[in-house]
Amino acid sequence: MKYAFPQDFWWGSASSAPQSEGESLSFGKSATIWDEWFRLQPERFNQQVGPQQTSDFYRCWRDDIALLKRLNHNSFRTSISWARLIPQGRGEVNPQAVAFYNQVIDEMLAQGITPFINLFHFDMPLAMQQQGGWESRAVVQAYAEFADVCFRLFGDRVKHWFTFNEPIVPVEGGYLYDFHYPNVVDFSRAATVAYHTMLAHALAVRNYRARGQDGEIGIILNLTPSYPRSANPADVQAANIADLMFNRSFLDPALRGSYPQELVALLRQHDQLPPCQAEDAALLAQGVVDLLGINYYQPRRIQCRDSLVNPDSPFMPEWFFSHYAMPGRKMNPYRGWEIYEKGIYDILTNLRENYGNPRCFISENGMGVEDERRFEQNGQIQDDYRIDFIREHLQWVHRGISEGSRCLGYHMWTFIDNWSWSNAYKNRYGFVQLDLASQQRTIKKSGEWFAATAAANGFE
Ligand code: BGP
Repeated sequence: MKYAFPQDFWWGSASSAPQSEGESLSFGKSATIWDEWFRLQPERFNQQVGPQQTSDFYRCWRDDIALLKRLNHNSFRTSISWARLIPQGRGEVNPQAVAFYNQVIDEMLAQGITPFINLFHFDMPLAMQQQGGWESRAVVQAYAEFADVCFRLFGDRVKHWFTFNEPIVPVEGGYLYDFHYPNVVDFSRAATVAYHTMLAHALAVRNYRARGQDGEIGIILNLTPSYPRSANPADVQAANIADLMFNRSFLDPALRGSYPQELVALLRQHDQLPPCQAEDAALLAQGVVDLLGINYYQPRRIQCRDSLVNPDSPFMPEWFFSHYAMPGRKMNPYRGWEIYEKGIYDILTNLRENYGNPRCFISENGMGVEDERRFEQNGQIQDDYRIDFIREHLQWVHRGISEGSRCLGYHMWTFIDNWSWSNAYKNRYGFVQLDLASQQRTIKKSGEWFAATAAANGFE
């Protein structure tokens, strides 16, 4: 076989509690920031579809796990909803949630599917947001308690934990670019949120290790390789700053246990360093992960700014660079994201060459497409574009592995078409098509292709 993958390679897909469970205000679950934002501004959500309308994993978990099995998944990632497990964010545990997650984990194991469990997927409980969200040190502590409850309740069976999915996204969305609640635009608040998130991560890692459970703990980062427009030093420096701000601000603490000095110096120079306490550095040093999840969708194309910054304008990352569209680039027009398959290989190479070749896996990669019904023939969506997308990314992953990268698996985003952050059901990503009204599931052509690839552990 031309593209054979290592033995025990993780083949699967990823999802999250808020995007799949439904029942977002029932069975003891309290509101998250998404329920609240939908209540306040439903017009922000595509066709006014909010987080209550999903593929209803809360009820359909048994059938859905059977479908995962049918797609030859040997592993699957989802998340535990903090607002479902501990509705007030702190304190009392919801027994209905415990029963639900126990059933899900047990059924996955019974079907031979290894559960990968993530603890935070953009879904801050509203009760915690009302106390300041990630701007508050008390919330950092509350998150660590929630993580500990999860380790205690489920850690006998879950062996692959993740503290956060894409922790930079709530920073960008909620505090810089206005696409998540609480939709403020303020760099210094954003920096505090980012910093506290990594403190929360490190606390959870430290506490997990203190339990001595037999398993591993990691984090899932969306890495966006930052390519300069030219070899001109100004473009290279601009790309370097974008890399520091959007990748290394999380990657370095996760893999090295500390922030890049260059980033610290830059923020200090502009008086944007978040408030630190004396004991933080030692805590961050304990947050180095056992396993890194890599979400890869698109690269970042960077050039130097062509105009001077107005020093009276609010401080923003864009003080240091501009984006540009690479001529001839391949695009996913529905999501507006560039498709650049080699980026996934460049990430693996960077990790190997500059970060000591950590154990890692591709935890998300995927292609959201609008109005997929157009591609239906004889009752099945013929999503050859998605098969090509996966195959071309996997070829680069394969090359990275053959050069020595310790990439242990590939999880696709996502299993069943799911609800997405304000886009709702506009872009479909699933191996399985969802009819939202009837809740009917139909495997797409890509799902069949993936099942065959997983069974063969590779492809020609
Ligand atoms: C990632 C998130 C997922 C998922 C995916 C697709 O950033 O981890 O939750 O939603 O992107 O993005 P979107 O749904 O915004 O198109």
